[in-house]
Amino acid sequence: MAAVASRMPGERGPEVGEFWTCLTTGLRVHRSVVPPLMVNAVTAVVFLLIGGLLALLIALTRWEAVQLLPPSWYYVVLTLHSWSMLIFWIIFMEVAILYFASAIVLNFRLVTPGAAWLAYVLMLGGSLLAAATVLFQDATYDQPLLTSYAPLNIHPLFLVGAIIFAVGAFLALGVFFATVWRASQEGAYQGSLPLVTFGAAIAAIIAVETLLGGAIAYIFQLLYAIGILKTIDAEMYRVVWWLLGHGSQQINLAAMVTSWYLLAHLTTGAQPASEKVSRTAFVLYVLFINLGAAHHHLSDPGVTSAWRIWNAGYAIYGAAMGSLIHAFAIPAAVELALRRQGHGGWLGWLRHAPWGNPAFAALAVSLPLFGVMGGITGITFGTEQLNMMVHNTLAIPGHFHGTVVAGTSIAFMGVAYAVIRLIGLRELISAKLATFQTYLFGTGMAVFVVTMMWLGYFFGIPRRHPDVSATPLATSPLLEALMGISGVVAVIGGSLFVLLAVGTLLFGRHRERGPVFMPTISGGSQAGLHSEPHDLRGTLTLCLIFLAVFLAIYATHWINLSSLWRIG
Ligand code: HEM
Ligand SMILES: [Cu+2]
Repeated sequence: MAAVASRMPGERGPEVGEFWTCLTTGLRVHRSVVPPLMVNAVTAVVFLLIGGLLALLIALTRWEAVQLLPPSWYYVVLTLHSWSMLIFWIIFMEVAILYFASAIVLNFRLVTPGAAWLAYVLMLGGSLLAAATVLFQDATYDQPLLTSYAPLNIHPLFLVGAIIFAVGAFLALGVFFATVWRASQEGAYQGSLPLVTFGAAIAAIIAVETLLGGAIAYIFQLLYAIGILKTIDAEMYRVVWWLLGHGSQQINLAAMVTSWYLLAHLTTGAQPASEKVSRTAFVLYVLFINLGAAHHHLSDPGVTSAWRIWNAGYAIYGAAMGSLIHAFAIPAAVELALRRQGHGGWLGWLRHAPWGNPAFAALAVSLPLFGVMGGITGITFGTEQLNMMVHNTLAIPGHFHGTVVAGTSIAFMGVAYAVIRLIGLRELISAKLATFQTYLFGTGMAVFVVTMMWLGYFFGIPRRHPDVSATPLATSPLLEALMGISGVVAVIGGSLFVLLAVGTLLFGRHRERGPVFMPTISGGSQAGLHSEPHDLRGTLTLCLIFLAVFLAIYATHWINLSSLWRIG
């Protein structure tokens, strides 16, 4: 097995009685892993629900015909939405994924479960303190939107909450690294780390850098907020803050790609055509992705153009290369697996993919949506000159709902469905509804993202604004209505996920620990895989279409820019 460790169940281990075996995957699950993993995942889902309900309120405010919230509430709700979603939903889920990728994939126990609980308590306490402060603080304080730049007047208790949360997340990283380390010491796996653990480790390494950057930024800001520091260099603060802001998106990226490999493996038995190539692509992230933080300063006068263009324009392509490799490697692995099961034809294998399996649906929705809507626009909007057309418009939240919602959040929903079945040992109350939910949420999000980008790009509608009707901007009531309606559809799709996930944990039929989930899990050895030439016509075709779309979008942006900004 390539994606997960290949030890036979029950082969060795210090406390065999403490394990149970998942007969579906052959993975041994140690009792110590299950409670912290599930509690982190459930907490994540609760924050997703809260964030989703708040999303409904702001989507209905941005739709001018409805304009639900007054400005003061709009900013409170926007702040709570972004922290609940991008920080709490995503990071609690990532902690669960780290525990899965270490203890479970390595057939090992979670070392120091006490530290895992302490991490959880700190993260939960920190997040509740931060959220409560935002909700109840005096109106003289500014809202810490997800750019709480100094010298904004941010409430010290919010900063304390954010720092406590970060300490907890740091501790969870420690539990992950300690588990992987002990597993290697005790010979739980032979040779290299399994790819899923490797990808998670890459995410965790980026997370260490990210949290250190965040700690510096927020500790300085706290000292400033309580009056110990009298001044703070605003530009320097922005540069350091984005180590956190950008870095955390790259954790999300690495964790999402890892989830894709996991989902592909769990649902089709896929194994990467070349593990070496996939691992190299992950290493490119570690080497280059931090530099991409510069794309958040493309309109900042405080850093030089040379610095911005080098970091955001050249160096970042090292990381983009990594993503392009994964974009080929994952569909290729699925194509190979399905062909080996006898499904041939140019794209015929695709027809026989398990579209009705919610975990596969999550992969099939999130990978292309992320690539097209988040990835292409990320490169395009991250180009110094092109950025001028979209800076601070609705196109920017359009871009990142393409990455962290259509991409990461849907991938994590798929992981949640798989974990509920494999680790929670419950049968989904309705796999059909779960699959439907995935496509519904994906469709809603896709329309939502496109309309947001359209309003930002062609109409210049600003982001973070409760009422653009007060400005002389031309807008499009039709596009706004589409954005509002698709936002509502997405919230319904997302709520359905919460309902199904929590409902299954409470009322789902107990699952036999038997082989129900996957057609082929064990695959062959890597050597066997390479005995004949790979037939990857389908993936190649899909990737060429993707590159053509990429080229078209990139080129049209330059053409538009040249018509706006005539030179000579
Ligand atoms: C049903 C799903 C969702 C809908 C309808 C939705 C809608 C929105 C809307 C309308 C805005 C305000 C844009 C503006 O006025 O500038 C926004 C902002 C934002 N959303 Fe979402 N969202 C959803 C899910 C998510 C998820 C899952 C995440 C993260 C994982 C997320 C992260 C954010 C962030 C970071 C902001 C920006 C806040 C800021 O400007 O500081 N959203 N969302
Ligand atoms: Cu970034």
